Amino acid sequence: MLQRNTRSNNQGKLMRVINVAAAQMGPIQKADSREAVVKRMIALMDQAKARGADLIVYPELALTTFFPRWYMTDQSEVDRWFEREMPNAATMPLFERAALHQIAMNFGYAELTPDGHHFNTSILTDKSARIVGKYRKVHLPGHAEFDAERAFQHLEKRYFEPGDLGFNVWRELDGILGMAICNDRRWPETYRVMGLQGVEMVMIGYNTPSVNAEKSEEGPAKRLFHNRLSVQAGAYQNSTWVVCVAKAGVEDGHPLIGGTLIVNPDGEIVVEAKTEEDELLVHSCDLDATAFGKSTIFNFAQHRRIEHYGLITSRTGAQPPPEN
Ligand code: ING
Repeated sequence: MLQRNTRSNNQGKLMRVINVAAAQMGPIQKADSREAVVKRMIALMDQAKARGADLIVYPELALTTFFPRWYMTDQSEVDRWFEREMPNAATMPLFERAALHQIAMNFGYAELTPDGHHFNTSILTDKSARIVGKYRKVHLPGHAEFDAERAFQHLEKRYFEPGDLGFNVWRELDGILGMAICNDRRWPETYRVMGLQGVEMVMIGYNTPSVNAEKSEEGPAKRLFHNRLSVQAGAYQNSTWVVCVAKAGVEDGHPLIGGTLIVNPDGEIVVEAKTEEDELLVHSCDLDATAFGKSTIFNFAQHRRIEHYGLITSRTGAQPPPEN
């Protein structure tokens, strides 16, 4: 049995440990119901409870297939993939189980707001299944119109608006927790904005196609390399834990990589998934392990020179110097 959330070490000092369950999910087919998916999520949560988890992290768009791969023109067909409220009838059993188990959770879903906005969203609940944090995906990859050049479509820019909440952190489970979603993990700005708020654990869900739609020779091995590279860099450069969880496997003929992993504040992978199915990884994350990096090599207050960083927020696209 893993230690509870906080424990005292041999000097009697309270240590802050979050027992995290990374709940990788296998494929969700277009025809799979929300109810069937929630049953799988609850089974993973029961496993997490049995292994002493305080927090369970699920993938991006955890309730449905990765529908942005499908070109749709009828908005009512698109909206069928979205949740109008959370929790709702389909997800209430998951919230009830979380409250019973006293497990905090993070999962992603497609959010349709009462005033008609569409976001790729992720939420954090406390151990009583109360929603304490919400994040809306900022970096939307892909395109908005049908692209015949691509082996398959990736229409996140068609179906979602860019997130409007920014990158925030929340004090929860005795730590400072942040959220991001999928493509966000490839952008250093994502981690740094949370790093500048003292983040100690970033929770990220992803659905990543196994092959590059525009470069067929870029297959799963390269995709998994980029997954590790992005997350290890983000963790190390901000001295934070990163829990990164895949929806994996073949969805209606379209393969997604697995590679769910937990990375420590030194940038080391401490656990990594082996399958492309529902798979639970559990690790005791000592939040105090973030302190050394934050107080030495990545002591931002001591070492950063923001007077030289202006282009990062004043310039969107690259502008090379004029030809000689
Ligand atoms: N998926 C992919 C991701 O960022 C992608 C899209 C893959 C973009 C590889 C660029 C390179 O992992 C989502 N859902 O963002």
